[in-house]
Amino acid sequence: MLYTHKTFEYESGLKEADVALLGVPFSSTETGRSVKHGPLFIREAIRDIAGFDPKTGKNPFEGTKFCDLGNVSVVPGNWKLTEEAIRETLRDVFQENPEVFPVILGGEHLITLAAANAVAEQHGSLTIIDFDAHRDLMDDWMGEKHSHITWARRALENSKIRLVQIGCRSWNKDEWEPFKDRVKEAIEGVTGPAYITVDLDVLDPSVAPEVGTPEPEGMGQRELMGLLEKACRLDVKGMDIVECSSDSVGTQTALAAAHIFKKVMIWK
Ligand SMILES: [Mn+2]
Repeated sequence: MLYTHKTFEYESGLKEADVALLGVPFSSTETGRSVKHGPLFIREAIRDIAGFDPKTGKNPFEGTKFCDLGNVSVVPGNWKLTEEAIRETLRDVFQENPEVFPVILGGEHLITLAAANAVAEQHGSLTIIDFDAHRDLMDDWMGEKHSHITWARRALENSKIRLVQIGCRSWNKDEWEPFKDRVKEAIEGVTGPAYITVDLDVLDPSVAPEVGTPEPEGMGQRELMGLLEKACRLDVKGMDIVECSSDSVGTQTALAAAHIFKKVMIWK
């Protein structure tokens, strides 16, 4: 008898999995606190939360087949190599299981660029539903084109990608004016494959204080959950949860991330 338990009791192989978990501990262009330990502490929080959801009567950890693929081997300080590693990993994941739903745990928001491009490649086109306090539509940051505050601008350079932003409350005039007719701010009317990205700073700092760049006057958890439930009615093909700067077990932001993960697993 082995008196042991696996990281996740509900794990299965990639070929038969419904959901593939993938950590991306990249935190190289972050201007605030490091978010490289996000995947570690979000995984711990997922292990700690109850599976059963009284509201829906469902337990996603029983019904869903999860495959935890571990973390992408990121190259600190080098986005080019890290982007290749993320895209190639996701390409191989889809080759093994074209229907799998990837859930990526960050890491900084720049990783969404690589993940969304890979998912768009798989599904032909994609609308990114971006929950974030920030627009991340700057053309560059101090001359750097690839940054956690420019990823959305780079994503729009892919003609297969459309963008919906929700919860934004902090931006520069010049990163919004050229895009306000192109970037939508409502889930209603979105059709086709979608990808959800949750920057945890969309939540109020009182709810999720451990994030790379906290922003006052954010959403409460119930408000975010209501919007996420609505987003999950779309044809969602994957998601990420990013910018968790937790540095210990049991912190609020990692717990919020785990709760988001669980609920999306129920609704999607
Ligand atoms: Mn943000």
